[in-house]
Formats: sequence, structure tokens, C-alpha cells
Amino acid sequence: VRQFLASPVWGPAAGVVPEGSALRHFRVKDDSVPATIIVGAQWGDEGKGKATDLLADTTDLVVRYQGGNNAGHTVIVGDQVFKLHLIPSGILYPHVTPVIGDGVVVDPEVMLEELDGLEARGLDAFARVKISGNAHVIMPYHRELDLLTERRLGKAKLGTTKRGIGPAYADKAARIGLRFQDLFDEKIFRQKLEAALEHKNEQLAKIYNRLPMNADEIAEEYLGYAERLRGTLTDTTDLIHTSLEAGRHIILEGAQGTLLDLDHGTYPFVTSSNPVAGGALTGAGLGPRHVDRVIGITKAYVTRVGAGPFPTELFDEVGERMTDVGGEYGTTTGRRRRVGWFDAVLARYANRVNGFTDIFLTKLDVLSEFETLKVATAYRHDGEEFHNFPPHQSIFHHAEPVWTDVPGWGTDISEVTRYDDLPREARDYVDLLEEQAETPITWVSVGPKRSQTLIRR
Ligand code: 2SA
Ligand code: GDP
Ligand code: MG
Repeated sequence: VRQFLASPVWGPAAGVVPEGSALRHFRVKDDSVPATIIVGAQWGDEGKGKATDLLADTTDLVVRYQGGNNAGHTVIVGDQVFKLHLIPSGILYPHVTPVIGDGVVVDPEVMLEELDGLEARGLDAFARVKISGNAHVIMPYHRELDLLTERRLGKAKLGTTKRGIGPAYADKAARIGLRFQDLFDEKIFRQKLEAALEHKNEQLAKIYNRLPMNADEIAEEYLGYAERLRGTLTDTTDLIHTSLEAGRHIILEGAQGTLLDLDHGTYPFVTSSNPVAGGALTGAGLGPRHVDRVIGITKAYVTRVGAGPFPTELFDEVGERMTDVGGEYGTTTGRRRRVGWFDAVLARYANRVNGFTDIFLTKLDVLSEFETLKVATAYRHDGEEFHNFPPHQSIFHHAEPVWTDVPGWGTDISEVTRYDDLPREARDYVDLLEEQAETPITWVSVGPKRSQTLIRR
């Protein structure tokens, strides 16, 4: 660590070395303007869209690095509500270039719908959005197989968004995927499509008793999309690095969240990409040297949409109220989200696997409803207590939370504009989460609007 800090690139920036300094408190020296990663710290829908939009005010590029149109990011600007699925939240600032990185899977039909929608609302979306030629394309058979696989799983289904995400990433790993660049070379596109369809049609017929899909029909449809998307095709690696070299600032915007990560999440109840900070590097194509901040977006409670274990889940009327007050319905599918109390074990785990420099805490206002709040500080299983994320899935599946009860504040905080003006109980709650999460909480959000954000330190 000493050698690392002594290197010419790294060193403490003026005034940011706190007591008991850890590596995470050091940032790239002042005259370079590097990248910030924004990651969901829970199971998604933490408010990444709002946080990215807010922080994009001072950035030049906002890059999506994984996932696809399974994501739903809601951003409110003035009295306008934007629901973004594929396009990075930075689109709402005219100075920002929104980038779809190599690690994203793109459904071109959805991309066009989203671009058209934004154009209709006065944004110059077609000219501004840049899509990596290496991004993989979601094909009709991916959507179909997502649907059929879920149906076949019956009760054991994952509760995917049915957008074809898993099958598209599976083909990427199997090296039979089609990439965005392939759309612009008809001969290559047709060749690759036919090769992929051979596998897919066999699968569709043998396992699911479905009729084969027709390569010409798909090619016609997709080459039509390509015609309209030609201007967005970009060497995004070059764009990102030219920007970094010119001292521009970049935000890498995650979708979904840490516990939905394919490697680090609650497998198999996960998505098929890597939302964690490490995924931002591979998905955008840059190294850790360029990153000086990793911001974990965390709700003041927890939600999950889709199946899978959830130790602090609420099944009572408290949960009902949390869902309703928090407006906890999927941005993409409209599904009701499951809700539960804040889980510090998960927060510490997310901090470990992402290396957060800060937490952006959202939806504190939703908890104004409740007289007493609960925080899970550890798990108990088979007489054993777990301070950290359990090493085996069955422990996690059966974990009983160890609760700390804290008093609520019982008053609306959504109009508060200074952190110090929050009720004492609300500040105590934030202090408790910070201590438990072992990460500094820098922002506290008390409503969906840009203006409803308090800076804590
Ligand atoms: P998939 O479709 O293969 O990625 O589904 C696998 C699991 O990942 C979950 N997942 C999500 N969880 C929360 N939010 C997501 N985006 C939308 C939103 C979800 C919606 O913003 O609300 O509208 O329903 C998202 N995307 C994927 C999914 O629920 C599965 O558990
Ligand atoms: P994302 O996927 O992480 O971008 O989150 P979503 O947009 O799917 O879900 C978060 C929801 O909470 C959106 O509807 C936001 O407008 C809303 N939201 C964000 N921050 C706050 C907050 O502090 N308070 C309240 N009440 N709503 C918020
Ligand atoms: Mg969402």
C-alpha cells in the first residue's frame, strides 16, 4: 500500500485524509479528473438514476457498463418524469455524452423506442447517444427463450424481467452472440445469425416444442433498425480514453445492484451481468487507476423484485405501507417490489465487494411513516451469529436477522433542505447506518427530485 501511495499518480488530495486513513480515502492527484463509479448496493432500484442525474451535473460522459433494458431508472427533472431503460441517466443534461459501453446488451427495437421518446420530448438523443460496437444485441430468440425458460421453471422461476437478458449474455459467453457492429455489415450479420439460429431453433423445437424462427425475417427487421441506429455506432473505448486524457470527468452508471451480480450476488437469483464496481471496469474498458470514487447507492430500507432469499423481508402491514409510501413498483415491468428493513450485513458486504468511497442514501423520507425502525445488524443461524455475509447459500436462505430497534421521527422530512435541519432521530438513524455499513454516507435523499438531496459532509 505504501508503494502504491508513493507512486507519482496517487497521493492524498488536499484536506481529504481523515483520521485512521484507509486507502479508500486517497484519490487521484488534484490535476487529473478521473472516473466515478455509481453502483447499486442492494438488489437494484436504490435510486441510481436520481443519483447519476444529480452527479452528472459536473461530468462529461455517463457510461452504462452492464445490463440492458431490464433496468429501469426513474429521473425527475422539474415536473417531468423520465423512465430510462437503456440510455444513461446523464442524457438529461445537454453537456453530457451518454455512452453504452461494451458490457451492455442492447435490444435495438427498445433503443429506438427510447431514442424516439426522448426526441419527442425535445432531447437531441440520436445525435448524442454513443453505442459501443462490442455491445451484444438482444435477438428475438433471446426474449422467447427467457420467457420459455421461466415458464418451464414454474414455481422455481427466477422472476426475470423477460427482456432476453440471460439468454443474450449466455450467447456472449458461448461466443455465438451478435454484436452491435455486426448490424452494420449485412453479410457478416446474416452469417452469424444463421449459425446462431441453428442452435436456437433446435433448442426451441426439442425442448419447447416451438416452430423454428426464420433468419430472413429477423435479418430484415434488424437491418431496418440498424439503418436508423447507424449514427450511434462509436468506438467507445477510444471516446472514453480520449476524454480521460483530455481531463474530462466520467461517470460509470451501474444498473441492477450488488446482490444481483452474477458472481457476487445471491446466485442463481441474480441477473446475468456484473453490476459491481469491477464490472464497471470491464464493461466500460478502463483500469482502476482511472477511478477515484465508488459511490454505493443504498435505500434506507431494502427492496427486491423477483425471486430469491431476503432475510429482512416484511410480510405484514408495515411492509404494505412501505411498498405504498415508497411507490415500490418495478420501473420496467410494473411488478410489486418486496420490501424489508435495512440490512447492515448486506451493506458491509456491498462495501467489501465494491470498495465504496461513499454511500448515497435514498428514500429516507419513506421511513417518516414508522414509529419504530428496525435494522438488521447481524444474522443468526443454527446457534451461530454472522456479522459478515455467510459463506454458504443455505445459511443466507435461513438466516434470522439480529435486530436493533430505533425510534422513528414521525414527521415529514421531504421539504428539509439542510442536513442539520433533519430531526435528531433521523440523523441518529443515518449515523447508525453509516457505522453499520462501515462507509461514509455523503448524500441523503429525501424525495425523488434533484432538489430533495442533502449533502452531509
Ligand atoms: P433479468 O431480467 O434476467 O435481469 O432478471 C434476473 C433478476 O434480476 C432482477 N432485476 C431487477 N431487479 C430490480 N430492478 C430491475 N429493474 C427494473 C426496475 C425491474 C422491473 O427498475 O424496477 O421493472 O421489474 C431489475 N432488472 C433485473 C430480476 O427481478 C430478477 O430477479
Ligand atoms: P434505479 O433503478 O436504482 O435507478 O431506481 P428506480 O428508478 O428503479 O427506483 C427508485 C425510485 O425511487 C424512483 O421512482 C425514484 O424516482 C424514487 N426515488 C429516488 N430517490 C428517492 C427518495 O429519496 N425519496 C423518494 N420518495 N423517492 C425516491
Ligand atoms: Mg430500477
